[in-house]
Amino acid sequence: MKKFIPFIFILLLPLAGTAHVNSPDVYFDGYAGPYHLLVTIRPPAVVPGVAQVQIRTVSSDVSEIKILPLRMIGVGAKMAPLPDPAKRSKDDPQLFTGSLWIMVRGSWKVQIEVTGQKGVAQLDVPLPAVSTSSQGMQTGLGILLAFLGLALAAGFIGIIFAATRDAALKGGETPAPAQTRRGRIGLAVATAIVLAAFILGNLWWGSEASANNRLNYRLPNMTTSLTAGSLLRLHLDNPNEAEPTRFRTEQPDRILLDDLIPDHGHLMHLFIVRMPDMKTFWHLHPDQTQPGDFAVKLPIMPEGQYKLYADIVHHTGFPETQVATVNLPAITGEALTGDNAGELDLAPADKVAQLSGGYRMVWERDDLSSKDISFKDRPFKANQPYWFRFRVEDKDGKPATDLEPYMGMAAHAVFLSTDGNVFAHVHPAGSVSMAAVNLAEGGSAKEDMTNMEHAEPSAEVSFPYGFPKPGDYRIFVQVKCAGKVETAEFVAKAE
Ligand SMILES: [Cu+2]
Repeated sequence: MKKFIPFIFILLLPLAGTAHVNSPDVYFDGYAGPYHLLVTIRPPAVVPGVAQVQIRTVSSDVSEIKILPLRMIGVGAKMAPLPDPAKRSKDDPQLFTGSLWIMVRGSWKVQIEVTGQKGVAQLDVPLPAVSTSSQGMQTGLGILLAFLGLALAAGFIGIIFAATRDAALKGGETPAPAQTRRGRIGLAVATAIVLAAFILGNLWWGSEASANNRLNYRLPNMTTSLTAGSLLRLHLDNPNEAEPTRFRTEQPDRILLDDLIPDHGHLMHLFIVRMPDMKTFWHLHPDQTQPGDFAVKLPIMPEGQYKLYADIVHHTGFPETQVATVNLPAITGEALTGDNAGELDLAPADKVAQLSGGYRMVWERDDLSSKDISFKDRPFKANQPYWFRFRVEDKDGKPATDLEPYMGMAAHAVFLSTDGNVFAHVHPAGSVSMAAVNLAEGGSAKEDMTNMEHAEPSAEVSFPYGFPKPGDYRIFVQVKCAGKVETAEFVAKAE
């Protein structure tokens, strides 16, 4: 039980948001050389703090796993401490767990070294780490420390008092008036010192706490404006301060707005969802007009309230989602171009979603294949990793053969809570940004990431993900099929 206490503690903390909104956990499906792994990393809610790492191996030929946290860029990326061994579960030999201290905020990666029958291999998983809240002291600890502090203060005053009044007395002698006076002065001086120490200490503590508070990550809110009928302008927000280094210089990975790097070929991926019906869904790619400003021509949209989620990635691999809620008039819109895609009027499905041209997408939520490993419990439980698997069928009900990559990926998915407060943009490789994966691996991908998906697109796609809290969710899945991007919407519930 003891070792689960920190984990439970972390679960109880307020949810965080960096890339994605209120969905801070990293789910990653990838290969360390020949070894297929599903990695779940729960970043600390407060930094410095402990990240919980869970690694599930798909094959049983792994003998040892070591984990190591590294900064994504800068000198820290090269100064590796010794890796920690992950612990193999007694009940489940394919499950390894470990915890890692994350000492500063920013863009990290977890290096996973796997040893097994096929030799030693490595996998790097990006990990954005921020503090989202400051925690008050626990009441019990506060009472204990107050009691100890008072005892220390009383002891200090007592010693000074005794030293000034009684030090020169012999046994049984009563203090002379001069000694009593000295004692009183000693008492007053000692009390004043203790009071001053309390006041200054409290000021110091307060200023440290507020400096720390200012470093808590705040979700950036874009400002939007609509011009020329359908041109949506976005002005990005950067409410976050950089954490100073120990020498009060600037961290190399402070969050800037002029440092964005493309993620599958685009600086921004903008998702627009009509609320509360969630039937209109667009995935657009606004152009940067100047650092911090973007613009995009909107497609046809009915009047109503929309939630906007704009995914960007900083030069450090640190991903962010900028959010906005806007009321839009009916927009006649422009025809979609390039990678922009979506649907005006989706029908959310439980299991089978109709696509165009007689195609359909089936959510394999009840079929259990070997890929599910032990994630078999339904309904979905919050904070558990699952493989969400979808199969595309042609009009004859056969697995579709004409799938092609959409922006370099076999598929894209958005997990969105029906209240709009949880948002995650997920790929078959997981919940991390592909630009960060590329950076973690040393930056070998082409700009459009077409060389990053190892597997050929097939009729079946899967996403590793876990719902961060109980509630009602929608899953939007996009694939490119017969030359057209198709969007399917599914209904999900987590308990
Ligand atoms: Cu995507």
